Amino acid sequence: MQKAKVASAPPAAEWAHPVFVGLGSNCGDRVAWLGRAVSALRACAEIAVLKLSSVYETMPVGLTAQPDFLNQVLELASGLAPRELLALLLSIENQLGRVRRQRWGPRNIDLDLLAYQRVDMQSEGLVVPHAELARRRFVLVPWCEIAPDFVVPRHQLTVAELLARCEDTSRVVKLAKA
Ligand code: PH2
Ligand code: MG
Ligand code: MG
Repeated sequence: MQKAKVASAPPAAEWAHPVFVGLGSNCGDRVAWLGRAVSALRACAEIAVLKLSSVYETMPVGLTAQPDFLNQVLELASGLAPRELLALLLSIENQLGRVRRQRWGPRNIDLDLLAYQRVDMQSEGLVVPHAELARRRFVLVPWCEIAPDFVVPRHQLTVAELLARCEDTSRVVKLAKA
């Protein structure tokens, strides 16, 4: 796979870290959509992309009658507050032409805020850590590759522990690098 060539700004000392974002795509050129999302994040002055998991091909969860996804998890540092970061993720989805047709349905690109340092908040329009993460192998497998020891707020378990306890058995396969 061609790696995005846009470099991230180095993280400023006071930036929030670690912050984790999950990427998903199941329409069109899925690898290209993930790459475009990473480039858009790298282009943001208040985000440093520090780690990228491998890309995984994953069975659709929830609404199963749709194409397989590609999923990837990123570790960031950011000068943005959780709500600002969420707004940025939505704006990148829009910039990449995401159209919302159906909840949990096919999408060219999805960017989800998985966790933001030790923040545990459940407020209107913003739930951090992500409400579904412990039930999703397509999140936990790539996340465990880059941050197995991160203690996930609310669950108070590491990513590796959550993966070991996860009852989701749907297929998650590392994509061979092109
Ligand atoms: N996203 C969903 C619903 N189902 N399944 C997989 N495998 N990967 C996803 O990213 C995904 C999903 C809603 O965001
Ligand atoms: Mg999602
Ligand atoms: Mg989403």
